[in-house]
Amino acid sequence: SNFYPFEEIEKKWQKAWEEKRIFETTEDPDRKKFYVLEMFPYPSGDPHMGHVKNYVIGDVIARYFIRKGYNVLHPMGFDAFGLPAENAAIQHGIHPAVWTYEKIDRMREVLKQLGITYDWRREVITCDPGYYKFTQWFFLQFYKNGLAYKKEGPVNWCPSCATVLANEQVVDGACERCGTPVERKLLNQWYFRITKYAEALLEDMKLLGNWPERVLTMQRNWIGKSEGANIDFFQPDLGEKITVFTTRPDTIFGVTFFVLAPEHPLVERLVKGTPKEEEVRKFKERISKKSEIERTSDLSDKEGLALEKDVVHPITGQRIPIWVADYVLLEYGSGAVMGVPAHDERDFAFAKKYGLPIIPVIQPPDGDWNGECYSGDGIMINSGAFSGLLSEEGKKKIIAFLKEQGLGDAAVSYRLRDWLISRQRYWGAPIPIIYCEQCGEVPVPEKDLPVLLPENVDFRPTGPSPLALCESFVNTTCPQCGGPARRETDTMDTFVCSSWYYLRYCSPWEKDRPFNPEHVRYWMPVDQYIGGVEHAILHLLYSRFFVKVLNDLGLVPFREPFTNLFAQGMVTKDGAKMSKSKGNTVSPREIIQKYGTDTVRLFILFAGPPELDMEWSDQGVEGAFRFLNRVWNIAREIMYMQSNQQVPIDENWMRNLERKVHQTIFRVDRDTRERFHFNTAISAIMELVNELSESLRFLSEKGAHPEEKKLMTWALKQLVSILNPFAPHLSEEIWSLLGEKSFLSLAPWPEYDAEKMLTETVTIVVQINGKVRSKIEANRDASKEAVLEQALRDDKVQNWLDQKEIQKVIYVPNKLINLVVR
Ligand code: ANZ
Ligand code: ZN
Repeated sequence: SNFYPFEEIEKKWQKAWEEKRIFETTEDPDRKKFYVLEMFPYPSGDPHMGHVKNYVIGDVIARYFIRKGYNVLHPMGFDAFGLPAENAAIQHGIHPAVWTYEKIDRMREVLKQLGITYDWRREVITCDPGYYKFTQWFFLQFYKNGLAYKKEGPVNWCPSCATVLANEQVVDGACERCGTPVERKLLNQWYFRITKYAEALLEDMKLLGNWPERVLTMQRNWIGKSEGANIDFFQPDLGEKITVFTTRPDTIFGVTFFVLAPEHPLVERLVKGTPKEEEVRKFKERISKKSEIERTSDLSDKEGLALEKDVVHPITGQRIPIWVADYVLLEYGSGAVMGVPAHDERDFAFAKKYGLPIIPVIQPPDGDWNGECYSGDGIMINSGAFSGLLSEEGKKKIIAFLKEQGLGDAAVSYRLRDWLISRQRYWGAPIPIIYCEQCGEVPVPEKDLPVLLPENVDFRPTGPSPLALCESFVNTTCPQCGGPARRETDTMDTFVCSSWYYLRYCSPWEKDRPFNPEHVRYWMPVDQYIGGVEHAILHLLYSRFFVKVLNDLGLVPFREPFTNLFAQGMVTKDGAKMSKSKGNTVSPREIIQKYGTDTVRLFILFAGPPELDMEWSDQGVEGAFRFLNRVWNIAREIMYMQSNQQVPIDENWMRNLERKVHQTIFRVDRDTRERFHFNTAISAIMELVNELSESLRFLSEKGAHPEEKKLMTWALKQLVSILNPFAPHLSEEIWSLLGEKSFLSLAPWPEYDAEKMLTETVTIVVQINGKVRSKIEANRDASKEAVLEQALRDDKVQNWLDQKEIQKVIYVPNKLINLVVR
């Protein structure tokens, strides 16, 4: 056939790059570094098109920066712990380690076929003991600094995965992985104290470079900072005050009831020995099964129970009845709420249901209270001495007043909770803690790391971790007293493993420390991180948290891991996300076999701006393939072109082609570097290919002078040079066929000459009433209107015209414009 021999070409160059180790990088303080990183994959076998899109985007950036002279770090690895391996093990009786490493091998094979500039020596695999040893080491550093702790509390439990989940892994009340509705359970679990960093995670956003606004917004919402006040309500029976958190102290005169979270510790004390005790116990039991979403959603029905006890209003001294209700959560604010039904939707629904009074205390600025809940700001009414104030000022005045009385103060609340990191599953890094009868909770000494996963374990999920059933693992001796002790049997959330892998790439060879600080100082932070927007909260927030902790512990000299973040869109087919479950996947392996890697790369990059979703289309792939064949054929025609000294040179054509080349370099450079709009960069290259094709036709009719052939060859060379980041193999091949001895992948990126980009200009004489008054430079063959407009902008012409009216314009193209004025 007459298709270009892509298979041969791609194999040849991949081998050459590998043999000459051209993408292996080392620290070099004399060169500017650039760290480009794509989120590493979970090894599920063959990569899918979404992966390919991710890595190809990263590769274009890496290749561009390499050729711009940067010392580029571009590594790859595998996020290899996790449930799928364990589930496969249960189903097929294969050990998770065997399953995982098989998948990694398959995945690596395809990644290598993509011709990406990875330095494979730096590969990191998180389930390798040489890696998770340090995941455990970090756990110990967190532990020693009070940032890892164990507590009993309500947790999200996925009955299908038989493990707890972090809040971040619960999506609309269901397990992020399997979609099973999440249950609430009271369990003793390990947490990382991310709440200590809530403010820093918000504040340090200003240190970030270019991050998508939507990702920052999602993080801000997740952290959920609210400013308001803590206000104390006195409870006479207990003789104690109960604190509420409110964002609306300006509504305090509208409080008609008071709500405690059912789990609030004071509830039991309030009803002890009263007829309510049993009712409350049953109520709590029923509520404990509801998820947080169910409890707090504006739409769901609210359930409550009156305790037949009161609190005293801190300003009016009125008695206010105490309730418990499902919509108040123990973990937020102080676990207690002042009910203001006129101005809070949930309080309103609750008051309606239970017939509680509704008193308006905020009048909408544009009218009267209409009997419905009004939750906006407005003018305070029915509020004693505070009536007439606007909400904004009222809030401040109420806080000041309460503070003076010792009844409250300004306060901030965050929605963010501590990160639950323990999992009751096998395939993860064991938490390095030992429980001793004598000494209690004892951290495993650093010298004893890693705490290795035992190999012979029954993986079937039963509730407790499978490790708990492995006696040889569980039974150990106490590192402090040498007495009998038991190991912690929970493993860590895999998001712990992925919170520091980007540091490991800097010096993956280190045996005794997680990284070499010098190397980390050289390479970090990551200059360009690329991944899916689905990681906006989990992975990105956790990694940011990790680096802040390490910075506070003096382990790294920076506060943020990823300076710039690019969130790519999905690959869809027939309008839906490609996924195995929808059966609409396209196998990268097959497409590569059929058309070659360069075609796959080009198609993905040309399909649209990479931040948007792209639709997979077979015609699109064919189109990319045809284009590369066209480049190949044109290249050969230019190389075999005949020339003849006798033929006259067409200067005009030469200037035009030269200009087009410089313009193309400019456009590709700008679109690649500034906006990652590879699709428009590729369009520019396609235009240049058209130009070369027309030139070939033109020269074959006219005959080519050797100078003209030389120019065509130069243009071709520039073309493949800028095509290289997108289609690295084909461009490398043509480059070498043009006689170049060194790798195009390492050649300096071509410079454009701005002067030569200019369209050709001519000098036009401007006359006013027949007298020469000025001269202007205009594009050759510009229209009369364009020249007139330019002439009128000229200072001298303006002076001469001086408000006079133009009667007539005479234009001699490319020579003269005469304005007749009166
Ligand atoms: C009285 C009030 C009047 C409120 C009003 C709102 C409007 P955000 O913005 O999400 O921070 N609240 C406080 N603690 C709670 C808890 N543990 N569980 C459920 N709700 C709780 O919401 C803060 C508001 O949520 C607080 O302000 C409180 O209701 C409620 F016109 O207090 B507000
Ligand atoms: Zn001990």
